[in-house]
Amino acid sequence: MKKALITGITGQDGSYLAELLLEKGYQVFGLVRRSSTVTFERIQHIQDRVEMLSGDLTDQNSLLYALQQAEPDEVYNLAAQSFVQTSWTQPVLTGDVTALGVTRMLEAIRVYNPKTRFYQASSSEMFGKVQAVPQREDTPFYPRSPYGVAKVYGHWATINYRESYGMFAVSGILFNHESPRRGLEFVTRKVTDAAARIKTGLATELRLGNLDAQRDWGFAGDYVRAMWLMMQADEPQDYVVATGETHSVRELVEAAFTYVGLDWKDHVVQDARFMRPAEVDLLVGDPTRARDELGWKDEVPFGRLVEMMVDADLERLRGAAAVRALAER
Ligand code: NAP
Ligand code: F7E
Repeated sequence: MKKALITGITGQDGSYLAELLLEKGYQVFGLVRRSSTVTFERIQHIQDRVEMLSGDLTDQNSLLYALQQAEPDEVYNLAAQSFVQTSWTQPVLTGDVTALGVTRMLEAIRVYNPKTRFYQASSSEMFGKVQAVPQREDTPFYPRSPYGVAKVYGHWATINYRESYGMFAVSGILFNHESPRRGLEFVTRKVTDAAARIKTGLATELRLGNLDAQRDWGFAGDYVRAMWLMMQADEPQDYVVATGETHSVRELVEAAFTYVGLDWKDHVVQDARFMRPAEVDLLVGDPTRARDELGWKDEVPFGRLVEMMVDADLERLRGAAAVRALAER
């Protein structure tokens, strides 16, 4: 039985990846950091099948202990301070976790067992002010946020350990991927949650920043398959994972509100608080290498993704309302 250690298992991608690896018969370990409240909401349904190990990407020894306990064949490094906006207010923490955290994990692997395979969660945010359209594996990086800068560091650290020590270390350059488990602060989930709230009478307006930004949005469940495929390849190689389609935030809002029978213009208010000091205007990836070499393809188109997320938010809010009504009886 293969063993995998996932950092960031309590996050969106960690939860989908853990499900996938369990389905494939892996023994799954998750690195979790100490917190005063429970952070297991996304993995509640598989919690009894996953072994949690205490650790933090800012604590070198905790990573080494986790490797000693799990003895993994594969390590998926998904943990990060992953919210771009927060990276401007916490740039040093973002660098510590999202950049240096990668080197800490690579060092722990090199010392403990350099034959362990390593996956790094790189990001399309590295392309930032894009130097080519669409973006491919060889497109030069031009990050536009402390988060993007930190991801470029982690990306090159991964390549450097591969070239310096012959380790099987790979980077997936993943474009935005979403799901009903996406954090509420990211724009897709913020929009689908708001559409559902307004539809059910719990809210009346939605405050957003830049409606012109364009993103290549896919489904997280599809993207974790690409991570696993990269780790099964004969040779370590970096891949762009994207749909090849781009949509503006305005199109996203329109799709979500139209789906619930509302006119978005009656509810959306632009708010300078959600504008960024430097914006990434347009992202669209070219996933040709992943398709040709890994046989990977996205399966959930943009419109279906938005509907899936709105449906899940409606169901959650209606469920909560029903529980409240019962309690008030
Ligand atoms: P997410 O939902 O924000 O999850 C982040 C995870 O990292 C959480 O489990 C969090 O734990 C953990 N974490 C944060 N700081 C940590 C620390 N110091 N030590 C240990 N764990 C820590 O992110 P996601 O959307 O699943 O993304 C997964 C990875 O892919 C991230 O590295 C992200 O930057 C990258 N990425 C994401 C996308 C995307 O569109 N989703 C695209 C490209 C790359 P808590 O639950 O305790 O907070
Ligand atoms: O913003 C615009 C915002 O926060 C998308 C992370 O997973 O993907 C994600 O980063 C766009 C930006 O994601 C609001 O200005 C407008 O142009 O959903 P987001 P992101 O910054 O693209 C990459 C690939 C990652 O690696 C990251 O970890 O939407 N936008 N109004 C807004 N964004 C937010 N969050 N909130 C707004 O009100």
